[in-house]
Amino acid sequence: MIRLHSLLLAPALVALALVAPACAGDDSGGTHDTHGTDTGTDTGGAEVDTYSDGLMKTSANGHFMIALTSDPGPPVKGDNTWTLVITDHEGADLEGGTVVVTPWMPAHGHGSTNTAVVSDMGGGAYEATPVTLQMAGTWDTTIEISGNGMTDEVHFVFEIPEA
Ligand SMILES: [Cu+2]
Repeated sequence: MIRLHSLLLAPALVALALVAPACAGDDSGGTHDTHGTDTGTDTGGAEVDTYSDGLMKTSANGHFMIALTSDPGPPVKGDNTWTLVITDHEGADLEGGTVVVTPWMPAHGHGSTNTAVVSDMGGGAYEATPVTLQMAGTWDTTIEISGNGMTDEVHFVFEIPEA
């Protein structure tokens, strides 16, 4: 009886082993179904933002206003460049701030395959590149901002279409 069981289970185990390496950074643009029925659209409770150039949000504790523009347009699967124009609660440009951009995919519990480098462009503008969203689905990107003696964060949540 045990032997019969092993024979029956063996093909199932092989199949599992083949599907197991899910969620490795797939930038190939090819078919990508290693998540099975998980479409990656779980937001982890966050509300999805509707992108437009200069999309404006207030940070969690109200210290900063952030206007986001993504190049080449609405955030795409793969590499994006984000320009963040940040003002403080009095409307002054945030000069010399520190900005950290961290993409996260809540449905799969993983981040980006790249680290976005943030450059201070002056006048309250910060350029983050590459903002790599390597899979289709929902991405919740945390932007931590420090400056003018304050620290705060804002989330931008986008639904990334299959290329
Ligand atoms: Cu994923």
